[in-house]
Amino acid sequence: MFGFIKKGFSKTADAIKEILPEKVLKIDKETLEEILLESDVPYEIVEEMIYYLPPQDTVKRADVKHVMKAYFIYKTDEVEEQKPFVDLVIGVNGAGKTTTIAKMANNYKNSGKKVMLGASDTFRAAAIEQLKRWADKIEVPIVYTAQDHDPSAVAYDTISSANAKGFDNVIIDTAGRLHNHANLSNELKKIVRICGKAKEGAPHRKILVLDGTQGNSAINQAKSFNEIVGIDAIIITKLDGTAKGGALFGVARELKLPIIYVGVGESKDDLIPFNPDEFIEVILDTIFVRDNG
Ligand SMILES: Nc1nc2c(ncn2[C@@H]2O[C@H](COP(=O)(O)OP(=O)(O)OP(=O)(O)O)[C@@H](O)[C@H]2O)c(=O)[nH]1
Ligand SMILES: [Mg+2]
Repeated sequence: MFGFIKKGFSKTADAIKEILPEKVLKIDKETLEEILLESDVPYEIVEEMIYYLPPQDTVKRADVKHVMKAYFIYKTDEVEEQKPFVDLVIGVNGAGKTTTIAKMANNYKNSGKKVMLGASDTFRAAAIEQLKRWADKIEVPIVYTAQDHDPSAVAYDTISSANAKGFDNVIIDTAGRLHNHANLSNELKKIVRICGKAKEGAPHRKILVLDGTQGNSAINQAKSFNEIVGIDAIIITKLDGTAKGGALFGVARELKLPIIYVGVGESKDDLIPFNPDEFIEVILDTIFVRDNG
């Protein structure tokens, strides 16, 4: 039933199996603690979960589910209807921005939307080429310039063009690294400002892409981007390649932002909507036999 999320959680599930080879009806708190820590659930959260469990030494599925649910209360991703709706995608280099943009564009397209891409990572020529290749592959238009051109101008042109042509969605790629942090921060701020000049209210969603293989250490990175531009939503990539699936609890709690998608592979179909309840069920399924409770 949870095939897709399971794909993203399979390494974490393997790690759990090392600790708990057989699924159980009830688990002792000590083993549960070990499992959670091994999955990269942050230490404070593990301690907190244990604290809020019933006082008995062993607990059942429903008990654990109850405490886990408290961490994903910020799940609403309310998006107002806007045409074009502009997503600005940011994150450190290598996090998976460009690939994620291709996957998002593919999803939009499959749901009947007209989507245009903007290659505002003008810092590296290869970055422009990479997004162009994806645009060709999934057959969506892209606006780009030569390397070193003003990324804000690319964003402006993309939005203006999409607006004039009646497109539904715009997704803008950005650089993950510039010569230094101050440059990156100024550039991102400028792109946000200029998007708003091309279309009132744009970018409508500033999405931060985080590399799931970094586990908890991505949280500080996220905070720093949040301070620069104010993030609206998170996408966690590479969940298929990590046993640190538990870090999602930390990300959700620390950032208080919705995790909208997770990346579970390198192909255009490997982006799935994140559903906290489903995610929790998958974790519970690796620990407990189903007891309908
Ligand atoms: N396994 C796996 N690999 C991924 C996923 N998302 C991205 N990748 C890979 O991660 C690498 C980096 O992805 P990019 O999309 O180029 O990352 P980026 O953030 O655009 O990087 P820069 O442009 O350098 O800032 C590529 O090899 C991707 O194929 C994912 O969900 N799973
Ligand atoms: Mg890129």
